[in-house]
Formats: sequence, structure tokens, C-alpha cells
Amino acid sequence: MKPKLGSEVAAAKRDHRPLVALESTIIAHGMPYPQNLEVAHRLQDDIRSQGAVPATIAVIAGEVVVGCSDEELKLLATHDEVMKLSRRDLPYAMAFGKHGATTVAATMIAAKAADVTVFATGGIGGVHRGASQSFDISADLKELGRTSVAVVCAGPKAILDLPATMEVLETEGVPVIGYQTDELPAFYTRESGIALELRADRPEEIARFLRTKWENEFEGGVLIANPIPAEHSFDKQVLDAHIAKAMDAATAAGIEGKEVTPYLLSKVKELTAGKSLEANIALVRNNARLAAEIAKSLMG
Ligand code: PSU
Ligand code: MN
Repeated sequence: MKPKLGSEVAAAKRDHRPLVALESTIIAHGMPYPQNLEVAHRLQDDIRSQGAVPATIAVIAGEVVVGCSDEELKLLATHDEVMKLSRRDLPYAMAFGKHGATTVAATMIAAKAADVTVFATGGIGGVHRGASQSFDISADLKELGRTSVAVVCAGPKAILDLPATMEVLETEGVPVIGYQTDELPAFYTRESGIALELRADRPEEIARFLRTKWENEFEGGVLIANPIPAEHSFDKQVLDAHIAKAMDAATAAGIEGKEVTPYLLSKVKELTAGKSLEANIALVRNNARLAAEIAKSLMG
């Protein structure tokens, strides 16, 4: 795959400046308009103000773009026919000239193709609760197993089966590094009750780990788990109750497959009177800043 580079990204590559990839599913399917467009811009600015260069990734009219322009962001945020693209969907969108927002899996593929190895997102997909019946396991996990990109996230969302998600990551050989924490964060909460064995307290330590991993031919991704800032964190019990309700609603409405994640997200937002969206924005921005620091460290 040969992605089209946005002008800022192309210039950054020429000047050997640090780059941070951003996904677009969060824009097209993860948040409502107009917040989604505002957030898309704010994340790019957060990365720039840390001295790195943002590369938002999507498919526009069949072309894989690394470094979306303002017009392309606007299209993703407002157009009503934007596909949600994971690994399996990417070549379809390319073949038929579709617009598509990239999930964590597809963003990793395009980022790697453009030699961008640090990527910031909100939460990754994982093993859904009830997966032993539904087989609903996000392609993000397999992608992390094979594609050498560091993904900075706030942990898998508690709508997922977290212990099962950790097991699959282990099977796939994906290191999960807690940033300044010994516990897996769970997106809206800083705690999950799941201990992490790998921890780093500074961006430089993460950069050192990535260099060691990839220079020694341990191909595959790394998950950096960066807890939501404390002032935005939800109480775990309260959140668990909302999630249980959202899942009941999803079952009652017969929601399946790739619709599940967006549905649960919007339901939780309703149940928390919008507070979950604010938290979502705060944690992605926090991840963008950390990713920029890691990318800078990797250059040095
Ligand atoms: N988590 C969020 N917001 C999102 C997603 C996850 O908080 O928008 C998106 C990401 O793009 C992730 C995708 O890669 O959902 C996973 O979808 P699925 O479970 O269908 O693989
Ligand atoms: Mn799924």
C-alpha cells in the first residue's frame, strides 16, 4: 500500500520530524457532530504544541490518506456514507472509491505503510462480553499482534471483557505497558482491578522499549495504557451500572457486529448525560500529548 501523504506530513518526513498517527473512526462513528470535528482539530493542535506532527488517517474516495486536510476532516465528520474500516474492509473501500474512517487496526496498517510508528487513540477494540457465544473479538487485537506500531490508549473500554482481552493480547504477543500505573486503566476509569506487569514512568523509557523490541525483530504492536486524567475519571461502580444498562438495551435492540461499539458508546453517553463524551475527549487529548512525547523520544 502506498498512502497519499498530506502536505504537513510529507514536509515532516523530509525534515525528519516526529509524527503521530490519529484514527478517524472516533471522528466518523465515535462522537457526534460538531464535537467530532472540533476534537479532530484539537487533537492535531495538541500534537503540534508538543513539537510533533499529526497524521490523521482515513480513506477518501478510495485513497488511503495519511495526514487528512481540513476539508477531508470535515467530510469524515459530516458525510453520511463513511464506512467503518477495519483490516478486512480496507481493500474494498480502495477498490470501489469509498470514503472510510479507519479503526485502530486499519489505522495501524496505513501508519506503518507510511512509516509512522506512534499512534494515539481513545480506546482499542477487544473481546466483547459473551464472545464465547458471539465470537465478537475486535480485529484490533490481531493487528496489534502483527503490525509494529505503538498504540497509546486509555485502556480497553469496560463494555468489553477485560480479562479475556488481556489474554488475547498475551496470546498475540502484545506488551501492555502501564504509563505511570501498575493497573490496567479501563477508559472512563483509572482502575479495572487488573494488574499490569509492565510499567514505564517516562516517555523515554517507552521509546527505549520500542527501539529494543523492533531492532531485535520482535515484530508487532505495543499497547501503551495511559489512564484518563483523575479529574475526568468516572466512579467504577457508577459506570459499571451504566454499562450494564447499555448492554441490555443493545441486546433488546438486536445490535450486532460492528454496530455494537458505536451503539454502546452513544447509549453510555445518554445515560451519563453527556459526561462520558467530555471524559472521552479529555482522555484522547491526554493520549495525543503522550504519543507526541514518545514520538519525539524515538527520534532522539
Ligand atoms: N473505542 C472508543 N471509541 C471508538 C472505538 C473504540 O472509545 O470509536 C473504535 C476504534 O476505532 C476501534 C474500533 O478500533 O472502535 C473497534 O471496533 P470493533 O469493536 O468493531 O473492532
Ligand atoms: Mn466486533
